[in-house]
Amino acid sequence: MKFVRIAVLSLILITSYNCKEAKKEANEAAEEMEETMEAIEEEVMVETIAFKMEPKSDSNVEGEVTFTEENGMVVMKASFSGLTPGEHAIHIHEKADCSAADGTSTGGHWNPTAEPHGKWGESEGYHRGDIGNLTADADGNATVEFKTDLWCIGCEDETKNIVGKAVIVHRGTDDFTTQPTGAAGARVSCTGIIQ
Ligand SMILES: [Cu+2]
Repeated sequence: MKFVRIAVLSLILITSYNCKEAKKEANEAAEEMEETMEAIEEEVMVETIAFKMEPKSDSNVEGEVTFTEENGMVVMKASFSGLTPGEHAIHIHEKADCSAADGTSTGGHWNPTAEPHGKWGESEGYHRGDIGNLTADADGNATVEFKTDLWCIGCEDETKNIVGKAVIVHRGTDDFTTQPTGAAGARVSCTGIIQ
């Protein structure tokens, strides 16, 4: 009897030890899986594309622009040099083609929702490319930061997809009323937005 009791006891001990080990292993595996999933998610959800802006229309306006998409929000950051001090229009135009010396190969404003030209966010309507005006300092330098959930980088929705379009900076100021351009004058800097 005593022998049987010891045997049963040791069986219980062995079983519970094995269970604990198995549980520990399962927990470790789950943790590892979670870490991998987080890494994958981060890779998929944050995308950055960067471009150099080239001078157009005999200007010296150079710059850099980046677009970063995270959780459905696109942030544009840009910096420019070689501008005249003051306000200059900056838009997204409809074609990623900066080949023309005056930048007109990029076409008109990107306007996938067929709205009138205007100030971003106004109820009267605005183009999805109507970023607005930037302000250059006395040295001709300017920075821009712009954020919207109405853009995406390479998604299926063509009312949001900025890939295949162009960034244009103009010599003049966007008056937000002249149709369909804002009367911003010559195009002084250009880049295609290519993924
Ligand atoms: Cu423009």
